[in-house]
Amino acid sequence: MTRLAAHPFPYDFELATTALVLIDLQRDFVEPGGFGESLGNDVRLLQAILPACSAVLDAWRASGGTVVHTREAHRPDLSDCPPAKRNRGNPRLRIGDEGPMGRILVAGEPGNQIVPELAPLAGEIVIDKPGKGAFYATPLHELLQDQGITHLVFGGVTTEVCVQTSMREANDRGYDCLLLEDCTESYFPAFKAATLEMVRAQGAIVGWTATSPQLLHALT
Ligand code: TIU
Repeated sequence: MTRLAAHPFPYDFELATTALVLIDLQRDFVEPGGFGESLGNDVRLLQAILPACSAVLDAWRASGGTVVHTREAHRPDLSDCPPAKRNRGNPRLRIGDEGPMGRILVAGEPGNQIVPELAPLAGEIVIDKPGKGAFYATPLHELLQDQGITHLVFGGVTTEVCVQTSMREANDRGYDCLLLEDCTESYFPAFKAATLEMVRAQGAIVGWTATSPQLLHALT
C-alpha cells in the first residue's frame, strides 16, 4: 500500500488497482490553432504542465501501473457531436471545421493527437470521448472493471471542464480519485484554484489532491 499526504487527508492506494488517467492532453488544447484557441483562450498557460505530466507518466510506466489516455474526439461525420455542442457560442472555428492542425476535435486529425512527449505506448488504454466526461459514451468503466481498478490518479486539461467532469463521473461509479495539482491546468487560473478546493471540500466529496513530487517520491 502506498500513502500520499494528500488533501484533505491521506490517500492510500495499491499500484495494481490504480490507473493513471491523463485527460485530453492533445494538441487541440495546448497548441495554437486548435479547439482551445478557437474558443478565445491563451493556450500557453496549459503548456507549462507538460514536463510534470511527462515525469509522472514515465514513473508510472516504470512502476508497471495501468495508464489511460483520453482525447476529446468526434467521428468525422460528427454523428456523435450534438448540434448544441457544435453551435454553442461564437468561436472562430467550430468542431469539424478545417483548421491549421486539421479538422477541429475530429478523431485522426493532427490536432487530435496527444502531444508527442506524452504519446501513448502500445498496450495503454486510449479513449476517444465525445463528451467532456471520460465515462460518457465510452467503454472506460468496463475496461477498468475488467482490470480490477478501484483508484484513479488524474492529470490533464482543462481542470474545471474535462478533468472535473471525468472525476465526478468516476466518483459516482465508486472510484477513489486523486487529482495531481501541478499536472492539471485551466485557461482560467481562478477556475483551477476553485476546482481543487471544491474537489477536496466536505471530506473529499469528489476526491483528493496532491502534487506530482509527492507521487514521484512515493513511487521511487
Ligand atoms: N474549453 C475547455 O476548457 N475545455 C474543453 O473544451 N475540453 C476539455 O477540457 N478537455
